[in-house]
Amino acid sequence: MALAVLLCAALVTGLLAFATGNGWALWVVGAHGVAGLAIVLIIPWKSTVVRRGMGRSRPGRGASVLLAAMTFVALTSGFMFSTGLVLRYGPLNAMQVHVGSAVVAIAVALVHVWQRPVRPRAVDLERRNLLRAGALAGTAIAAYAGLEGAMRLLRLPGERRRDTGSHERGSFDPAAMPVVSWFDDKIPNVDGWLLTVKAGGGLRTWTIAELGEFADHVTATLDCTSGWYATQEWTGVRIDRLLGTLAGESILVTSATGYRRRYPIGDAPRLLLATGVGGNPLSPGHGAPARLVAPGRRGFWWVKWVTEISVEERPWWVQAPFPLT
Ligand SMILES: Nc1nc2c(c(=O)[nH]1)N[C@H]1C(S)=C(S)[C@@H](COP(=O)(O)O)O[C@H]1N2
Ligand SMILES: [Mo]
Repeated sequence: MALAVLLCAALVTGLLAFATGNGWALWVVGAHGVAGLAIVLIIPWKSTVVRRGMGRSRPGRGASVLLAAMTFVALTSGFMFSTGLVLRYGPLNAMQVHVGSAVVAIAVALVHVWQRPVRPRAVDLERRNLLRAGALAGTAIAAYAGLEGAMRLLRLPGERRRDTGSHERGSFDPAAMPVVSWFDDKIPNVDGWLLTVKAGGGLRTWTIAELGEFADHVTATLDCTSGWYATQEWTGVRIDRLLGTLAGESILVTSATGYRRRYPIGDAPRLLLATGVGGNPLSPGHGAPARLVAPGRRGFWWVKWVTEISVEERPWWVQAPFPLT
């Protein structure tokens, strides 16, 4: 029962960690780490149950073994990522292995709980068990703090990770910054590129040269959920200048590839449509001729190869929490 609760806690905090750019990141990511360590701490108790179960042959053993294996992979890849000890596994990065194994583990856990049901009982909430849960949480928090301290003592790369858990890659050196897609977007052909802006019932198009007349700039950190971040000096034009009117609920920003995200209208002054980075024009991989810079938001909000910006009546939260393509 405790494992089921902890698995849910790990899932929820993991999803939240992907959605959080700043502010709460330290607490959300910390809670995720504590949930993982609590799972490790109850392995001795679970292994007694496992040993008993393995003696009998029952259906569902395959699922049990797969669940154990995937949990092991998710825990170790998470630990290796946090400490910065292993950030790649052949063609995959640490976060792909971590999230991939966790998704399989969650799916198999549902099968496992269905095959080996444990009914919640009133005694689960008795004083003794609540004290045990508290002791487990306290020990896991202490273990997390201990690991942070050990990372500092041993000078592991993890000591320098950001609140989101991301490791630094290529700050103030755009050429060294990774080129990343959320899923499978490829660099599109942007010959004859024009930006279409729809706001207040009007429509206007902008050429690259016209956008180049603006000189807004911001120093902002791109923090990709795949586990790296880079701070750069971005130049371009503030979205509120392009829109003119802010009469509407949300701003929809669309890429030449069809990739799109929707933002609250109040974000307009903070959103920059960047045409340059580090004093140079954007490279094709980083979104040329224009890409969004969304300070404080995770990388998947930083739409590249932007072709259209429109103000709409639909609230910003009417969209999937994470891009679907
Ligand atoms: N059109 C488009 N924009 C996109 C993406 C994408 O797949 N398609 N990926 C996003 C993600 S997940 C990240 S982390 C950043 C990466 O930007 P970079 O390649 O300049 O480092 O772009 C974002 N913008
Ligand atoms: Mo990303």
